[in-house]
Formats: sequence, C-alpha cells, structure tokens
Amino acid sequence: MAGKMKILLINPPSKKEIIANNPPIIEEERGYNPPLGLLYLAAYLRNYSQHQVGVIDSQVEELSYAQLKKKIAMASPDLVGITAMTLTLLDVLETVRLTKQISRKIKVILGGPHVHIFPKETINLPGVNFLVLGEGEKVFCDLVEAIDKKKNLEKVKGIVFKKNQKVVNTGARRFIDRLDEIPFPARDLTPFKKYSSLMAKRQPVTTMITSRGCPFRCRFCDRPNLGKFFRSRSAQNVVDEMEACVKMGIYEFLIYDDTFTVDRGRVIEICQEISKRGLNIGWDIRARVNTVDKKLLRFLKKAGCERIHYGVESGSPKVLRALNKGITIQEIKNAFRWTKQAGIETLAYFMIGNPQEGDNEIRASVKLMRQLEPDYVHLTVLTPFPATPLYLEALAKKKIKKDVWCLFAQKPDVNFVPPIWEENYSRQELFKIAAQIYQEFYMRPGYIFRQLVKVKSPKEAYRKIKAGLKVVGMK
Ligand code: B12
Ligand code: SF4
Repeated sequence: MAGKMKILLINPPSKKEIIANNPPIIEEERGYNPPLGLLYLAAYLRNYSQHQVGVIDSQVEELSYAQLKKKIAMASPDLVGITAMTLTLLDVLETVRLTKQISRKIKVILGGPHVHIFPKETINLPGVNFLVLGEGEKVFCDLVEAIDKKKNLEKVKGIVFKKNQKVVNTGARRFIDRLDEIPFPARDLTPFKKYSSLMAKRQPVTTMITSRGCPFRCRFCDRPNLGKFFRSRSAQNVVDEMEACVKMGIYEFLIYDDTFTVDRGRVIEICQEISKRGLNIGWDIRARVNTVDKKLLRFLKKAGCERIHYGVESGSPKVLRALNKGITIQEIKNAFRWTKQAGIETLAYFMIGNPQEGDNEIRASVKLMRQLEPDYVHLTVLTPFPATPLYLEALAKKKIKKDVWCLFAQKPDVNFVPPIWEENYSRQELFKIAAQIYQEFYMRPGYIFRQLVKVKSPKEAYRKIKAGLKVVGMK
C-alpha cells in the first residue's frame, strides 16, 4: 500500500572533488553555499506531496564519510537523492556506496548537471537506481509518487532507469515556465546560519536564483540542466523571498543567476521593491558588461547591491571573438567605470589558455586588468567543460585527442585530469602564468591598502589576510 515515504536529499562531502581550473585559494576560501537545487526539491515536495523530506549538506556540516553514514542510517530513508556535478562525481559515488551499505532497499536517485549530460554513463554506475534529467522539481515529485504508488515509470517524463538490464530514458521534460509557482528553497532544513562568503560584508549569507537560463552563447559555457531559454521570477516574488530570509536573520544574498541583468525592466522593479519595503540587505550579482548602464547601476546601488561579478575573460578582441563572448573592450571599460562611479564593488573574471591566445593576448589581459582596477580578480585556466561548443571543437580539431569527459563519466577515476585547450602553452606553463598574474595583481601595496581601509570587522580582516597569504604562496 502507498504511504508516506522518507526522502533524504544529500549534498555529498567535498573530499574527492576533481580540481579543474580554479586556483587553490579560490577553492579553499570560497566558504559554504547552500545546496540550492536540493532545497528547491525539498520545498516542492513539502508543498506538493505527503512525503517526509530531510536534507544533509555534508559540506557545511563538515562531515566525514563515517559521520555521513551514521546520519543516513539514523534517518533510515526509503529514498536518497544526491546532486551530481561532473567534478564531484567521485564524492557522489562514495555517498551512493555508503547508502547501499546501509540497505540495498534504499532507492538512489541522482540529479544535477552531470546526470543531464551523461545519462547513459551515469545510470550504469553501481548502486544508481534512477536519474532525473534537467530541472528537477516537478519530475522528482512525479517520480517519488510513481515509486510510492507503483505506477508505470515509463510514463514519468524526464527520468532514466533500468528495466530488464536495458536503459529506459523517458526524455527531457519541458522547462517550468512560471517560476513564481515554485516554492522558496527550504532553507530551514539546513544549518542556514553557517553559510558564509569571503567577500560578503555580513555573515551568514545565502544564495538565490531569480531567473533560470541564459540567452547568450559564449562557447566555453554550458548550462545544460536549466536550459538556455531565459525565464524569470517576478520582482514581487524575488523580494518576498528576500524578506523571508531577513526574518530568518539573513541579510546578505549572493544572486547566482547566470546573467541577472538580462531584463532591465525587471531589475529596476526588483530594486524599487527592495527600496519600497525598506529592506536593509546587501547582495551581489553576476552580469554581462553590455547589459548595464549608468541609470541601472544607480538603481542597483540604492537597493543594496554591493558587488557585481563581470565575465571579462580576456583583454584581446581576437580572443573574445574566438570565445563568442559578444562584448567589446570599450563596453568592458565603460561598465567598470560606471559601476565604480555608482559606488559598487567589481569582480572581474578572466581566463587564460584560450583559443588563439599567445604572449601578446595574455599581456593585453594583464593590461586591461590594471586599467579596470577591479576590487577582485578571479583568473582561471580555461577548462573545456563537457557539452560546451569549445570542447566539441577541441575534439573535432584533435586539440583534445579522446572524449576524456565521457571516459571519466563511464569510469570515474581519482587521477583524472580535466583537459585544457592546448595551443601555445603547456598545462604547467599556464598554471605558473596564472599564479604570477594573481600575485602581481593582489600584492600591489596600493591594492592592499585600499582593501584594508574597507574592512569592517576583525573577522573580515582575518579572512582577507589569510587569503592574501595564500596568494603569496601560490606557485
Ligand atoms: C552556485 C554554484 C556553485 C556554488 C554552490 C554549489 C551548490 N551547492 O549549489 C559553489 C561556488 C560552491 C559551486 C561549486 C562548484 N561548482 Co558550481 N555552480 C553554481 C551555479 C552558478 C548555480 C547553481 C544553482 O544554485 N543553480 C540553481 C538550482 C535551482 O539549479 P541546480 O543546482 O542545477 O538544481 C536543479 C537541477 O539541476 C536538478 N537537480 C540538482 N540536483 C539534484 C538532485 C536530485 C536528486 C534531483 C532529482 C534533481 C537535482 O533539480 C534542481 C532544481 O531544478 C551553477 C551554474 C548554474 N547556473 O546552474 C554552477 C555549476 C553547477 N557548478 C559547476 C561546477 C563545475 C562546480 C565545481 C565542481 C567546480 C568549481 N570550482 O566551480 C564546484 C563543486 C562544489 C562541490 N563540491 O559541491 C558546474 C557544473 C558542470 C558540470 N558539468 O557538472 C556549473 C553548471 C557551472 C559551470 N558550467 O561551470 N558552484
Ligand atoms: S558565460 Fe555567462 S553570459 Fe556567457 S553564456 Fe555563460 S552564463 Fe551566459
């Protein structure tokens, strides 16, 4: 007979994450962010089903595998859901293994970007019972219901499972059009006071997604699971969520929309709504340089926007074209100038190891970095991620000889090294150049002075000094 099932959603520990392109300092200092995808699923289930749902964020709780195993055993779930990214696959599989050690009867369901890219490979991994493709809320809820009521699984669109040793893929489901209908993430199911960020002015922080999908086509970027089609929440709905967080004692928000500023009118409405309600909050956003203007930036500042992360990528127009970034150097300079004039901090994302990049192009990037004078620079060595146009081109042009991501998805190996775009430099050279650029940028006396002047508390000073020492030690 169908009944109330116990569902446990798990963000695995980060013990075996494959480090791709982020410098170690960024990895170590990134703080803990809530597992938003899982919290959306939990909220949806709580609203639209009878089942009991819990969340374990092993990362913020700093759980060892032994501790995680105990927690799972104590919860004695019928069903475990785990979020999977390509680089976290080994931790995901370790979590699956522990779960099955507790009881083979627990059904294991995986979702997230990796699963969407590699369904066939993932369903064949040991212990995995079901996959949910793409956006998870509705599909997961339907799957849980179908398992509980022993309905025909082949009728649940958006899942993958095995029947008589054969893989059944019911095909990806349409994206959710009206995002306002999705309940707010169930933040109360995690220790929400523990989430933090190196850059935030106040702790704790939380993350938010106010839109899904990005309409742009940068060749190095993939957003497979949430789609390319831009869908957004209304200003009212977004600010209602912020207000609910304020009631929980959270005043700082990292808004992780791929490009928050796609719809200018909506951004202004959000800012006006925050100001109208008099919320004393701080937040940051990710934006493209060609989607901001002076007036918009003034609105953002007035409503508490403290920092904008811009994808600059390169100081060379040739490289920007090769990446299909769709922005000009002039647009980059304007955006940084206006943002600073508005009194908002800036973070510039740069990459090296790009197609068509040699010494001149790297020099152009370093020069632009200096001219922009952002508050933070985040520099990575370009990783051609699976399912990106750049990776497919690398395979076609034999810049990358084998489909290494797919091989990893079939047989995850702790020694896996993510590919790079090998054109003019070796891997070692690129990482060395990246470390040098970091040190040159962050170790300038003028920069250090400006940052220390802005520090608001001894804790913030401690975090920044610790991060600074790590930059000094980079090789
Ligand atoms: C915020 C963010 C982070 C944060 C917080 C991560 C977190 N715990 O959520 C931080 C900075 C910590 C982070 C770290 C990393 N991230 Co990250 N991150 C993002 C970002 C920008 C937003 C994630 C988000 O909140 N989305 C909104 C929610 C609603 O969507 P979602 O998480 O995808 O969840 C939905 C579905 O995927 C699905 N789903 C997800 N999990 C599950 C589980 C089950 C059981 C089911 C049924 C469904 C399901 O349903 C959810 C609701 O619709 C995405 C890009 C993006 N736009 O999605 C990259 C992204 C997910 N990250 C990525 C990567 C690579 C990483 C890192 C591995 C490497 C790195 N250094 O960046 C680390 C790994 C950390 C770790 N060990 O867990 C990649 C993954 C690519 C891939 N092929 O796997 C992405 C897509 C960005 C990219 N292309 O580079 N990340
Ligand atoms: S890099 Fe940013 S702007 Fe470009 S496609 Fe990806 S999310 Fe969109």
